[in-house]
Amino acid sequence: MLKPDERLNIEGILQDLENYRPRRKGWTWRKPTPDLRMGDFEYKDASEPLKMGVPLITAHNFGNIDPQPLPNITTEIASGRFEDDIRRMRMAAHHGADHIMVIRTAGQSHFEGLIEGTPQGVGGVPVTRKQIRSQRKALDMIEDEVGRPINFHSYVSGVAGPDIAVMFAEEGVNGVHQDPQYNVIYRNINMVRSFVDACESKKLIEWAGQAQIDGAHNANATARDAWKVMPELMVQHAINSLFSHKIGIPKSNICLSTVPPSHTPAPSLAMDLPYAVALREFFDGYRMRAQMHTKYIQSSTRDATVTHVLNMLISKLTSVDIQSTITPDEGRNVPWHIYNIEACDTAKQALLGMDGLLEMVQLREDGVLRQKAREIQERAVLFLEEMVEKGGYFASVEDGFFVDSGFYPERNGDGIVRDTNGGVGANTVIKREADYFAPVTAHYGYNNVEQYGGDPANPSALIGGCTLENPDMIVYIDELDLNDNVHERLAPLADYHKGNLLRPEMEWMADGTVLVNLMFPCGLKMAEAAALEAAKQMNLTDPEIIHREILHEAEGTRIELKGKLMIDIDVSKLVIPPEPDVLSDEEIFEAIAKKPMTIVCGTVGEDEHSVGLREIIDIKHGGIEKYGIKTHYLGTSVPVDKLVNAAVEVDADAILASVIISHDDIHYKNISNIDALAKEMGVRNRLIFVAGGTQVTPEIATNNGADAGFGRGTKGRDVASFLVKARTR
Ligand code: Z98
Repeated sequence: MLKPDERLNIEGILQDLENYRPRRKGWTWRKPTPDLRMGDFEYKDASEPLKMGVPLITAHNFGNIDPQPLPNITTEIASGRFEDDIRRMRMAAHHGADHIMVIRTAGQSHFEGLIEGTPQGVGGVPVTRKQIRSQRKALDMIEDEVGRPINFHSYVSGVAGPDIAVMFAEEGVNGVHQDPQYNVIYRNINMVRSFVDACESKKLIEWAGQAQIDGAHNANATARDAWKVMPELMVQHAINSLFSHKIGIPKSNICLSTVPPSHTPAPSLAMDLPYAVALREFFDGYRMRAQMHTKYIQSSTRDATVTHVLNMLISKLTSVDIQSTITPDEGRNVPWHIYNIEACDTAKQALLGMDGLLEMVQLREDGVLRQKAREIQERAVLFLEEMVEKGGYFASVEDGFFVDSGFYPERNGDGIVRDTNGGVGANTVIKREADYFAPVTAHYGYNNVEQYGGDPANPSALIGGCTLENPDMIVYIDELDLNDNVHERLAPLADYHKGNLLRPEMEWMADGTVLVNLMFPCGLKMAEAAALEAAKQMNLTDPEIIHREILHEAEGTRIELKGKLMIDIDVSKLVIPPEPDVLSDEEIFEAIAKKPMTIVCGTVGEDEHSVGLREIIDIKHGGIEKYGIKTHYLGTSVPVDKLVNAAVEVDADAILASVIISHDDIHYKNISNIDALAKEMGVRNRLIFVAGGTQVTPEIATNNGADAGFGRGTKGRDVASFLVKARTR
């Protein structure tokens, strides 16, 4: 059982893997909880809450509730080291992800068979039995912790598709990508081989109850004008969906990978919404996995987030079953922990914010939406008809039908062309011999077990069950490479894993990567050079600019720069301020009843913010008034001398100064001004002086002369408790 305040023990997870068995197979959908009440609110489209998790950043204003939307939420993890992916999985699960996709290392789709061990990957992890088994084991612990099943997912594509499908079925993988068209178009794997292999893979997917995602989204991500491939996308979905269903996968586990094809500044909803409607009309009964648009994604987190939210508006209006969350790391190749978590939160926040939308608005049944949807459907049907005329799928691919950037029936002549007899694995399909014999479960086509007296309905009975029924028959290989393996990587990092040392991290334990946000008052080229020079002077190694944005050609450029800060922080030497010791309500009530207290307060300087201070004083918000503390509120933009004079006049015990505006550090200057004036007037000794504000930290407040400082998230009780204790002192 995991302990909430302890890190995952990676070495522990790796122990005794040989005997670890998955606890279940198959995909788990979230459980809807219509009319769920949480806090003051009722949710229409929520699912069962978590036992434990990290709520949205604003949740403390709402009783720390953490409702969970209805669709499964995906996070895609691509760090290259599976041991670091595991820690990210736990963080993501606590932020609402229950579909964890591990991206695999570049090039694995061209490997001819399974690989073993735990080598490091590029752009993802090498998918192996040990990697899958240990991650499934970790996820079993994580799902117990959060109290919700977590679906584990990777790819059944490539030359070794069926081999991987068997291994995934054995190891309790819950979701997979499987689409032979992906092999053909994007990996140039032979068409015949890919479709034959897909039969076997899909049979295993059916047996394992896995959810299957197709590959149509790759056409959006590849075509030059992504919004023009809409008719083709429908055709690709149709081919894979019907193929899968005919092999036996239930429609309810066949997910169309749908992406809103356009992107702003195009009027994206006007194209994307009709497309989403057209798709749902054609593919009734199938599931929708909504991935966010990636074709035009840039390195701006802001742009990615807005796109994600616009895409989720479509998800909400047309309904989805799985909501994917792709992050700006797609745009700049920084697959970092923080972006997985940000994107999960973006999905949770947007979907919760739109809860109940369809009770209030409805898509029109007439007009432009339906006309456009109909037009896309007609174009898709024409596309299919022409394919049939041409002689079928293979002939059409040879003719460059796919990923052409014309809006069909227009053609641009830039489609991807493949040769039926070419590509990786060409001429490797051979006809089964008459005495062919396959005493295994979930095998496509005939097993030919009758020749030895077997039962075709239970072919593996002849050998006492195959690995699917009898996992003890699986040959578990631990490591093959003596140097490139997890144990070799973990050994030098032991102090970091144990928590004795800390080093900044984005991707791998102790990678030292930091992100620095800079603004230079100059144009782009100069700002880039200046950023690299700044990195040098900050002692960052390997500096690299990962995002640049012009604020104005001459006035300013924003730069995001990554670099390495290979420092070690010895945890035993850190001075960690103790948790504030706050008095209970009863203790404060009693102290004030025994000896009344008076305070004066206001927002100081030229500062019109009043909300924060009112939260601290108003009885309505549980502020200090509720304890009977007599409060003289002087309002906003109160001059420093007025505040101190008022304190003297009413013989106050304390001054509470709110300082919100922080430009040019004016908030700290005002704190020291109050302290100085009170000293000058000879009253500082008999006044408690407390400063508060969103940018105030206790240390800086006290360094500038206040007795205490309170920042964001402070409650009236914290301040009242301090006042009572300070008065006693
Ligand atoms: C996603 N963001 O789908 P390689 N099969 C299919 C795929 O779409 C992919 C692979 C295999 C995307 C993730 N998709 C990218 C249908 C990849 C992966 O050859 O190992 O890269 O195959 O959520």
